Parts: sequence; C-alpha cells; structure tokens
Amino acid sequence: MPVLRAMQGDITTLGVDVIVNAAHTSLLGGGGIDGAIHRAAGPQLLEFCRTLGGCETGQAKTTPGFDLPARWVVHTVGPVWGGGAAGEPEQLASCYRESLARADEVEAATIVFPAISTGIYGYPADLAAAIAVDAVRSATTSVDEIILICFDEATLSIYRDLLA
Ligand code: AR6
Repeated sequence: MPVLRAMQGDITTLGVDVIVNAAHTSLLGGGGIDGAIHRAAGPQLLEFCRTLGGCETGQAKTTPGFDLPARWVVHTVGPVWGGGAAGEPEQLASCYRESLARADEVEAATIVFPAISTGIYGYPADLAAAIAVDAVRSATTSVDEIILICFDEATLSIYRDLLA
C-alpha cells in the first residue's frame, strides 16, 4: 500500500519521478497547471506532445519531464464539469487510475497529482477530492508514495479531512 499524503505548493518545482498534468485532449498545452508545466519543461515538451495524437478524457499518456525537476510527466485529461450526470465522476476516477498505471510503467516510486478538473474545468473541489482519494486508495499500484498537491488552503483542508 503506498503512503498517501496531501501538500500545498507548485507542482512544477518538485523533483519526483512523476508529476501529473491536468491537460487538454489535444495535449498541446493550455492555461492553468498545463501552461505552468509547459513553461517549466521548455519547448521540447510541446514537440514531444505533438507526436502523441492527443488523449481522450479519462486516459493518460507519458512524456519525459525535459527541463522540469520531475523525471516524467503523465498527462491526463479530466472531465469538464457539467453537473455530474454525464459520467464525470467515473471519468475523473479513471484519470487517477490510468495515471497510476503510467507511473507503474516507468517504475516510479513517487507520483504527485494536482486536483484534476477543479480549475478551468469547474469540478467542485470537495466532490473531486473525494473521488481522488477513493480512486488512489483503491488502485493496485507499485508506487511507494502518492502526493495530492493543491494550490489553495481550502483544497488542502478538504484533503486533510479525507485522509484523517
Ligand atoms: N501546482 C499545483 N496546482 C496547480 C498549479 C501548480 N503549478 N497550477 C494550477 N493548479 P487547471 P483543469 C491547480 O485549471 O481544471 C488547461 O487549459 C488549480 O488551482 O489547471 O483540469 C488545460 O489545457 C486547480 O485546483 O486544470 C485544460 O484545457 C487544479 O490545479 C484545462 O485547463 C487544476 O486546475 C484543464 O482544466
């Protein structure tokens, strides 16, 4: 069973095996965490992503970290929140499971997840956090440590309550 913990901070600064990007289906960059990761990784990341043919919602694809301190980036595409009846919970859980599967493929010891879909894609932070914790707790994986990172204090406190 991996250790599971939550922290506040900027995912682009972490020298871990895998950071997860909350990407767009095109995998060609965007705003939010996606923009921050592409800026920090440098232009080679976009070049590499162009070869991947995009990514479906709920799926995940791996690239090197290039200029990032992280070795690998797993790009996953969360659902756009539309009220929750259009399969969003299942798609969001799939993002966490598929990203862990990609991390296992590169034999990662540590993976860091952002709060996927809770920014531009509008997923309510409390509902998304419950799905994130449930999905990683119930996944079969060989990683040693799973870190849930967030930018804001409010999300951190939601994670802390769920992990207590
Ligand atoms: N480190 C940690 N967390 C961050 C960082 C960071 N550097 N930057 C943002 N967050 P979002 P989404 C948090 O909007 O909702 C892009 O245009 C942020 O506070 O980045 O999945 C893509 O191309 C929020 O809680 O991702 C897609 O089109 C969480 O990360 C779309 O946005 C996710 O916010 C994806 O939207």
